[in-house]
Amino acid sequence: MGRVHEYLSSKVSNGEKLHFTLIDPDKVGDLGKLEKFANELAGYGTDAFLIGGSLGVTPDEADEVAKVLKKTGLPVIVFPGNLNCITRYADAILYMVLMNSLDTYYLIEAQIAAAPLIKKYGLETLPTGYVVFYNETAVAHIGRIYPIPITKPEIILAYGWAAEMLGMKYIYLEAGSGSSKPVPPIFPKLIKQHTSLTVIVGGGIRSVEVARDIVGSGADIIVTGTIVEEKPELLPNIIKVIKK
Ligand code: 1GP
Repeated sequence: MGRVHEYLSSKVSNGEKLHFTLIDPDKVGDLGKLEKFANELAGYGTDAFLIGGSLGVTPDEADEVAKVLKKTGLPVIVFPGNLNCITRYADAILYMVLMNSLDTYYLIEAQIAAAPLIKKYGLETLPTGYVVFYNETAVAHIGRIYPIPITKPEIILAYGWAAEMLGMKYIYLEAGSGSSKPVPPIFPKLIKQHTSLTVIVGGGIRSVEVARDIVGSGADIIVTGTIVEEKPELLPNIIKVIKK
């Protein structure tokens, strides 16, 4: 595996908890402000930047945002809503299978279409099983999600084991950007207990208390996105509670 995987896995295997900041290039107005804010986030201790969005990201926007974020020295990882998010200026890409999609595009076609671009750009791939909860967000709609029953958390183990058997190293449990509720902590807890996957959790994490619950569940990496746009002043404390 490559440099970014080494960086992440050495931290995770040391028992560190990580925070990723998600930047949606479609929502970045001023690149100068982004640069200042990205440096502040690096100072607070965020571990990497994700770039992506479900809709409206132009390849130019993805390039420009990646170039700015790279200046922090932290890894910049594409978190692709689709092929338009793939930028050569990133370090790596979450090479994802949307495991609970009903659409063959998100199960295998997008990965095939992306592979030649990823080769050409020399991006490191982080093989990731992506599981989307609930039905209310853009990713759930666009990704044609078959919902995970919240009252049957043990079902997630079938996804975790399948991801492991397919050779994936990461699983991303996603409530969807802007979700009114996060993924229930029992889901990352079960995956952590019964697989060796690195567990990423994101969506709807907008308070210190929720971040604490998710990190307490055993999640390795917590992603926050919406809060960057809506209440950035909360980020230092959220990062602090994750990294404590
Ligand atoms: C979305 O998990 C990320 O893909 C972050 O979600 O925007 O709700 O923080 P939020």
